[in-house]
Amino acid sequence: MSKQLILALSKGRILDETLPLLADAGIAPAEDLGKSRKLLFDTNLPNVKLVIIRATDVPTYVQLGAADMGIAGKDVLLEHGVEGLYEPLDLEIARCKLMTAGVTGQLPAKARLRVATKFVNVARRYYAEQGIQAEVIKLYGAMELAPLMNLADEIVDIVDTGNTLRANGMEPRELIAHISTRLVVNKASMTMKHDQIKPLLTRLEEAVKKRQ
Ligand code: PRT
Ligand code: MG
Repeated sequence: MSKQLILALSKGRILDETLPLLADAGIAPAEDLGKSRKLLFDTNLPNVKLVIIRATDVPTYVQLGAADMGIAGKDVLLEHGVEGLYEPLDLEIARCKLMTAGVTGQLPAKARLRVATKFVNVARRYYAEQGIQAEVIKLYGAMELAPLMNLADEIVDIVDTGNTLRANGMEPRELIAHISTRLVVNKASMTMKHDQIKPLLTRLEEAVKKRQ
């Protein structure tokens, strides 16, 4: 009997772009995900199951081996760290940028910046590298509000079109990283289940290539 593989998918906007890519690679959930409250799904492949979880939980599941493979944004991986994970494939979906931003025209002139973000590790690393003293404040959402409410001088957030920033009187400033969605694999699974993982990886690689 072949070993079972669990693939952890990020729910939300990444999922919408992941499912067509999985379909191109010949992997399809056995039932309609939208119609179900379940979190664990069979697929058309007898040895592959899907779990659908919060994007920020995907690296944890894969790192600890609860899932063998996962699909997560590079932003989430940068913030979480990738110990115990391989990152063999850029799926080239859900592209965006991690950037600093602030109120338009209001460049911070202080020696010490207050920065609001949900990416606290990324932000601390970035400002330290720039030699800027920053007090980083963890927020869980609506980062764009923080500078307007004088909670912070800058934010670190995901930017795509920049419309969200502009709608809130803010401007993008420095680019921290280009972001796209990555496939990650638990290091032990890669060894122990190589015969199961390798063909899936190849099919996903081909599905990504076919789109370029
Ligand atoms: O909602 P929850 O807290 O569970 O998680 P989440 O909001 O992080 O999940 P979700 O579904 O929004 O997906 C987030 C993942 O999608 C990120 O980890 C990125 O890898 C990727 N991604 C790609 C984006 C965007 N594009 C994006 N535009 N994630 C978020 N945004 C948001 C951004 O936060 C900002 O509010 O869109 C807004 C900016 O878009 P523009 O076009 O106005 O600049
Ligand atoms: Mg969201």
